[in-house]
Amino acid sequence: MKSSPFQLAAFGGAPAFRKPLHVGQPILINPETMLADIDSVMRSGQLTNNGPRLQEFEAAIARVCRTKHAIATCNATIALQIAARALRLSGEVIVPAFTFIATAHALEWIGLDPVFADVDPHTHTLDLKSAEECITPRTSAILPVHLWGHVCRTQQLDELCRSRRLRLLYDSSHAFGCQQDGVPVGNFGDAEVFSFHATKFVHAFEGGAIVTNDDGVADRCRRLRAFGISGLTEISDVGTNGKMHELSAVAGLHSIATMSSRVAANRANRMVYACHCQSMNGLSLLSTPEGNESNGQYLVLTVDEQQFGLNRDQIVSLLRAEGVFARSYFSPGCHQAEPYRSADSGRHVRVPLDVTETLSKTVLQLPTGPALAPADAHKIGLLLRLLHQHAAEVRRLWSGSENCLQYHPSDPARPAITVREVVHRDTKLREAG
Ligand code: T4K
Repeated sequence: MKSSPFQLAAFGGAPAFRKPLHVGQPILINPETMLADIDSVMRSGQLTNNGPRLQEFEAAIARVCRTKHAIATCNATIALQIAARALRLSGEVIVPAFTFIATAHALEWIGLDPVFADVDPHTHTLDLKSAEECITPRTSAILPVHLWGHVCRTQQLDELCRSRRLRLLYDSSHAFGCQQDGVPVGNFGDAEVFSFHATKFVHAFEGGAIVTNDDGVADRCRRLRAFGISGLTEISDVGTNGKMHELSAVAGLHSIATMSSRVAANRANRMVYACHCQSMNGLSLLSTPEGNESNGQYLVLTVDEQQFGLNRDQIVSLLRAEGVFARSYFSPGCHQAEPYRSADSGRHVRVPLDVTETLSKTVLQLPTGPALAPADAHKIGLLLRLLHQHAAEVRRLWSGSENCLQYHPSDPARPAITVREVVHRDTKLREAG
């Protein structure tokens, strides 16, 4: 194990991990059983269009969520658009500024105006007061995000939307399998949307789903997912093609079947990281809100530069050199991305977004999941402790680090750019939105 900053890969040492560790490393599906299922799909001749595997997958989603309906789609971005249309949203929709850009882009793409509200500094989910301040006569809905699997303040959001006659649609992309006070995510608001992208807790390679307990909304979603066709030939709506095919449904079924072992793996890793964080000032593991049962898919930390001695971006770069591909989701905040940043003043931003600004500079995610052994989490924890204990020396080496080796994006064994160049590039990328 490394004991001196001179051994850090950023300054010429060997990377701690030869094989890169990723945030969101896709879970492995047993290739043998998967191949048997692929074989049976191919032989069946039914490859897509509401096939038997899709129906099975939808039933499995509804079972986990304990909802009446689940409508599987090709991804969550399209699912958000279908749900927004099914709920007949118009004008402005309030979204948190601290989320993945797809939350906002999905709306913008179909001619709705996302309006950005700030988030709570402790849970990173929508701040109610900020959301309320964004409401205008043009607002048709609030679209909160259960970020990192943290369930939003659903009861208060329900009350707010009911009193202001707004629709409530959740982006639950991170929260499949999560619960709040025993109620599974999927039962909140008018409808909720999941992502089954390869990096998610349950994945279907690419995929998504809308879940709802409202028969009318479910019916419209099903129609809109398949071009707006009802029955065999009648075209009753402007629909899209948001269908999920059979092979994705097969992957989704395999992935759902192994959920509980992943929760256990995430918990075990979290405990290891938590022990390390306790002994470091300035690095805090984000806690799960009370009453919230999380899938643990995202391991989220916040960095206090003054206390830790290094800032978030320095830590991310130094870890990447070691083969630990930490992420800085979500930087920049959505309001700093185009087209929102350059839009007319007040169109998308009309309240202070201070918490989002801070979080987008201080939050980072570390690898977890079954692909990461607790021993590797421990090794990452030790690396972080080394950075913390020798922060002054690391900063000194950093400032003279023009020539030090850096990672190659796909292979840390192939140094490609210097640590300075990485930081410069990351900063430029952020500035460019
Ligand atoms: N709303 C929210 C709140 C979301 O977070 C997302 C998506 C959406 C809506 C939209 O959902 P979808 O329309 O995608 O269903 C990723 C994902 O592409 C995106 O789905 C996800 N959120 C977002 C948070 O992260 P990237 O570009 O940062 O991750 P990516 O694809 O580079 O993957 C991360 C790492 O995982 C890679 O560096 C390597 C590893 N990886 C990834 C893939 C895809 C693998 O090892 N194998 C793989 O197949 O966006």
